[in-house]
Order: sequence, then structure tokens, then C-alpha cells
Amino acid sequence: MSSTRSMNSKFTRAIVRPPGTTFAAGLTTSKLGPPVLDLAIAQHEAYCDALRACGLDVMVLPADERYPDATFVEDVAVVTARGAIITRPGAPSRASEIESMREALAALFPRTAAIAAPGTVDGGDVCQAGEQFFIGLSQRTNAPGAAQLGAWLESLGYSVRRVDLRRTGLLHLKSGMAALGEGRLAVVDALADEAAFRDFDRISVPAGEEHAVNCVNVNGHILIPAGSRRFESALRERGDSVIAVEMSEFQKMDGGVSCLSLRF
Ligand code: CIR
Repeated sequence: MSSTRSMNSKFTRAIVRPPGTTFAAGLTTSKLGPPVLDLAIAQHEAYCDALRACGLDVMVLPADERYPDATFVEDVAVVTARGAIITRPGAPSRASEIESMREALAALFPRTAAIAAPGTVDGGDVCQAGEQFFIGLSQRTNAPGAAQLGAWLESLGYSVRRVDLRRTGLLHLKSGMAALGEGRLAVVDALADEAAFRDFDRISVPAGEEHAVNCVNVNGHILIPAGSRRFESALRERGDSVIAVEMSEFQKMDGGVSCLSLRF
């Protein structure tokens, strides 16, 4: 197996932040109705337990009522085994979320890089598949941001490919694909023919379960949203270890399994 196709290195830590009392005021395009905070908090706790079951030490940041979307910590940093970079989120309401993440990462990384204006990057547009990174160009991640992030990743020795999402209607790259490990990607139909994925095995997510494409491989266990039975069966038939987690309240706010943590 080539290094491009190999698994991400083993994760030991995760950073999460529970939803705060203002959670329902966050950004969303979904028509699923307002989230129930108590249920969201319970689902978040179960999600943290799932990460622990995969062997991760979970750093839980305090809920931040100032920023309703702050529970989606994945968007404000990109953390790799070789370094961390603070993003510059594309939604103005999320811009200041980076401040507390910068402080949290400073305790773990001697030096963090940062995306600078006019660049914008949401971490949801960044997917690592072994030595290969994919960066989505989206409503949140612009060309200058993608260029800065790409140059930084290449300086660390990673390969980078861009994926233009701007005509797909997808919020983020990882709203449409995920790295499953061992050279495999989960993809929705809108990205089935994406040239950047050419030398990966593509597993399509069944129609009606597209939200389940937002899944993550954590040390060989694939966390998927509960209720995506056909996708779950397809993974199990391939021999994958699958952990299903309830995500209903986060889906109401356009979030999913990957968005709720930084894993490294
Ligand atoms: C937002 O629109 O920014 C949040 N409501 C959802 C962010 C989801 N993040 C992700 O997929 N990485």
C-alpha cells in the first residue's frame, strides 16, 4: 500500500466543546426544526464516550454561549500529526471562535500557524486521507484560504488536492465525503466523479442517507450517525468496526460526526 493510501496515524487526543444555551441560534439550512438543548448535550456526552472508547483522551472546552456554533470545533483549526493551524472561518458570526481555540492549542503545540485575511477556511472543508489532504473550495473556504492552507500542509510534507464544491450545494467538503482509511473514501453522488479522488476506492453512500457521509475513522473504528442502516451494513459487510452515535440535534444545525471534534 502506498503512503498516499495509508491510514492516518493513530489519534491519541480530541478537543470538543459542548453546545451552549444559545445553540439553537446558530447557522443552519436544514428544515429539521430547532434542536432540543438537553438532548444535544446528552448526544454530545455520548459522542465523547465514543471517542474515549476509541482510545482518545478527550479535552472538553467550556461551552461558549457567545458563539452558537462553537460546538462545531472542527471548523476553527486543522490539526495534524505535524502541526496545527488556526483557520479563519468563512461565516462572520463564527470568526471569533478562533480565539479560545488558539489558547487551547497553545497548551499542546509550541507554535500554531494561522490563516490570514483575505483567506477564509472552515475545517469542515479539509479532509486528511493518510499523506493526502483534500481542501474544498466552498461558500466558507475561499481560494486565498485554500492556497495558504495548501502551502502550509505542503511545507509539512503532505500532498494537497483541491475540490471545487461551489456548484454542488454542499456546505463543506466533509458534507460530501469522508476518509474511511486504507485508501477508501465515502462519497455522495454529487462527488462520485471528482477527479481529485481518482486513485482512491470510492464507496457511495446510499440515497436518503447522504448525511451519513459525514463520518470519521478513529483508530480503526468508523463513527457514523445512528439511523443510516444501509450505510452501516455496507461498512460492516466490508469488515469495518462501526460505532453509531445519535446526531439528530446536531443535524438540525447542519452538523455531524466530524464537526464536533478535532482529533490528533
Ligand atoms: C455552521 O453552519 O457553521 C454550523 N451550523 C455547522 C457547521 C458544521 N461543521 C462542519 O461540518 N465541519
